[in-house]
Amino acid sequence: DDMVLSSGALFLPGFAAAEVATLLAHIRTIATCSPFRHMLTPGGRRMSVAMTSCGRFGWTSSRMGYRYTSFDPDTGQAWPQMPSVFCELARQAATRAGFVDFLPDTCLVNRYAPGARLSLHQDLDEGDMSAPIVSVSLGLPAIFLWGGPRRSNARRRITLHEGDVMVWGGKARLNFHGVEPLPPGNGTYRYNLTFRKAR
Ligand code: MD5
Ligand code: FE
Repeated sequence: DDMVLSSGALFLPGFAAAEVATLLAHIRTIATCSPFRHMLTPGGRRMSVAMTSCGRFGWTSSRMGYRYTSFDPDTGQAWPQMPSVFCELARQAATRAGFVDFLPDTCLVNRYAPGARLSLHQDLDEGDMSAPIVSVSLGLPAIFLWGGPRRSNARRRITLHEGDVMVWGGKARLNFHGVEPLPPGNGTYRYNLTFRKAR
């Protein structure tokens, strides 16, 4: 049931279904060390999505801009290690999409409460754009907005359910994308794991 959305973009519905409980348990542990926080954008707005990271690097946003750091600025400690089950899952999904030897050095953990959204953007903060991005959805379903290489391009709306995995590489790597405001549902949160090669 692999679905090719376009060159470089692969939708793997339910690819992580068997791992859901394990992944959620790891998110709890990660958040014990590096708590979820609502970061400030460079423009001074508070993000509605709560975030934390694991891996060698973590993605952060502040008035100073977006960047990857080795230490969690909120705790002063190194980010929690990436659990091997995270890394293996990302690797297997990337392989299915034809990206062999994907070795993510960071996993951003996004937490959406009802009403939280991610406005249309591109992922431009990584040093190596030849590496794909792997995204894993957990918890409540959300409507993902998938655009093209220009902000003005038409967008597709794709409902992502718990256990769904997406791989974005090649020509799709720099496409605009976002998440619509999360509707209230049968649960508390949507989580998304975003695996990237930061450096
Ligand atoms: C999310 N997170 O659902 C998404 C999943 C982020 C973010 O966008 O930056 O934290 S990653 C979706 C993605 C990544 C790279 C390229 C494309 C989509 N794309 O070409 O559509 O919380
Ligand atoms: Fe993104």
